[in-house]
Amino acid sequence: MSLEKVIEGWDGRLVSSRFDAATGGYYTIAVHSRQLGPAAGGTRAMVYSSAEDAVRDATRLAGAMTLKMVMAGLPMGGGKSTIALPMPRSHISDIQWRQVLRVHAENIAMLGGNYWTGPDVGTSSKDMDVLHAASGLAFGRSEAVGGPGSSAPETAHGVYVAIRAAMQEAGLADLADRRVVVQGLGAVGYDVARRVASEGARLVVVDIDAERCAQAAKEFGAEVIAPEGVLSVTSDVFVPCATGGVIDEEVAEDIETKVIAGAANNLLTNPLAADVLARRGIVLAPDFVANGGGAVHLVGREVLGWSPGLVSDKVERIGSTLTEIFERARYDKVGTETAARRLAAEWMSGARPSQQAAPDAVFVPPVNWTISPPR
Ligand code: NAD
Ligand code: PPY
Repeated sequence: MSLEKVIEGWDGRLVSSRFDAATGGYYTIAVHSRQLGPAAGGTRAMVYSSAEDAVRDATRLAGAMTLKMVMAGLPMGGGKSTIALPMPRSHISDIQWRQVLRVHAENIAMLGGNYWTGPDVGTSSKDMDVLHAASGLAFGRSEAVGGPGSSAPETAHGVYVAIRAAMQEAGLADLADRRVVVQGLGAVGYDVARRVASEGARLVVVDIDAERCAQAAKEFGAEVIAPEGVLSVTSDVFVPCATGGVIDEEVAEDIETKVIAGAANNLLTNPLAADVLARRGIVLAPDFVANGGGAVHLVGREVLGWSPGLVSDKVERIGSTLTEIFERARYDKVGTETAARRLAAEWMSGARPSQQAAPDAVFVPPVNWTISPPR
């Protein structure tokens, strides 16, 4: 697909891209919506197969952020950024990496407060410290510098809540002795694995990092399988916590599970896959609802001034939101993905009474934009 086609086929507001020869990175920021507040969403830094691929990822992820914000009742729009790195992060020196972050910070600042970033795959709280120092527009700084720290624990909390809500919809009372497959044992997946293991689930885990699998086997007695076998395992619950694009129509037709609930953004290759799952009676917790805990943590702590305890209470609401989606899906005889998107459209147009008002401060352009141009 050409770059034009990616942009023409997108329903968002703005894509801004830049190639920086000094770092060899291709930097993209996608602002999908500002209807509910300034756009926000993390920075994903990785090697992409092409610049188009990186732009497509940013646009699709930004769209998912809009849905995530509205479903979580947060006063922000959806955005995302991608940095297509010239080589894997592990091959980039710390000095070069700092330069990558400075270029990205400059791009963010140029959007004048219309886009706020945060962590995503390939970036951490420490990187947010650098981006925030340079642009004033990053959520999720480390606690050492006064930020709220990693969003992963609250994302994992929300995924756990989503698993329980979806299990209830599927008629599964508890996790004891249930076969739960966790794909991806990173910051979120490992935490979810711990939570379900503590309730007696029989864990099956996959990760491309063998060390993480070995750790889960040791700590939770998890069965480890090869990454390529993950979609052929029969389970009660499938928990995707690695990358997106895992379930297409063919996978939806074949996967043997009862519940799908995880953290991976844009899990489905297209919404039709959700219809296949619905026809087969598999309960899907839409990703942009199930993985909203991290956004609640970042926006709750940094924009709305919530305490950690209040954030945790709000993350519990993912359960009742999902229950409403499941009821709607049954009533309208559509898949849960369609039901969730319909509900998001209604809530976007102001039909949700609990929407939080955005504090004025969010709309003020950054004050500490002090970085000198990187080149
Ligand atoms: P992470 O990078 O810490 O973990 C991802 C893990 O998946 C890694 O251990 C990696 O080795 C593994 N992995 C990658 N490809 C794989 C494959 N093909 N098969 C098996 N394992 C594979 O990321 P994370 O923070 O745990 O996030 C996981 C997912 O959840 C991502 O898709 C992310 O976008 C999404 N998400 C995260 C948050 C958050 O707060 N961290 C919030 C919302 C959504
Ligand atoms: C995500 O939850 O997918 C993110 O990208 C993290 C995030 C959430 C809210 C604001 C900024 C980043």
